[in-house]
Amino acid sequence: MTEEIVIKPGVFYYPEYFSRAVQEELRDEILSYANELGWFQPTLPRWGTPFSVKMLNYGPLGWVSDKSGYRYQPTHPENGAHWRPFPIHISRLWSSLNVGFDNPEACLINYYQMNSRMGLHQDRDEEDLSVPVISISLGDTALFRIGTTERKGPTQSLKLKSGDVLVFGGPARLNFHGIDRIYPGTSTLLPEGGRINMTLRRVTKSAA
Ligand code: MD6
Ligand code: FE
Repeated sequence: MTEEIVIKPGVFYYPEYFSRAVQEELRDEILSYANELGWFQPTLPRWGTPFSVKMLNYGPLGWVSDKSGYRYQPTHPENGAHWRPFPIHISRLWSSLNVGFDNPEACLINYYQMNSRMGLHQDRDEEDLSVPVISISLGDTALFRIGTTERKGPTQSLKLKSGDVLVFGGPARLNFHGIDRIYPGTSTLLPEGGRINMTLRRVTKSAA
């Protein structure tokens, strides 16, 4: 069992949860997937400004964002292909961590290049906000910032490294968070550098 660090109530950090061998399997799966389907370019609702990250999803539902808004849907927004099922290490993670709710339905994959970032946001497009979101980091180290439920509340920062897992739920489920920067060259996992983050989510109500 890996070490568990409580960052704040509801936020649990598992440094280097995945071995290098498992990280490589996940990397190979994601890169072959991206090669087959292509990353999609999310844009901000209304304005259509592109995000600096590119995205894909695993599972029956995937998170997408375009001019008409944020939503979950079963298909790739640019080519209509159905999302691939969860890789085995991803479905196992949910049961191994004893999340205690019904199985996840979506796994959003964010791909960051050297200069990509993710502004402070809340994850609130899921019906059941009592279920935590689980995050997995691969590749270059990132500076993750967590605040409170107020956009201007105090924040704390955490460096997320390749193989790290973060459980984000409980009283922190609606806390603002984002990625301030990527540290280029800090990992050899991705052949072209950059970072991949996966977030596993329950989208519809959980019975349990
Ligand atoms: C990232 N993560 O690590 C962005 N959301 O690239 C998130 O936005 C996130 O790590 C909800 C729960 C955990 C997260
Ligand atoms: Fe988020």
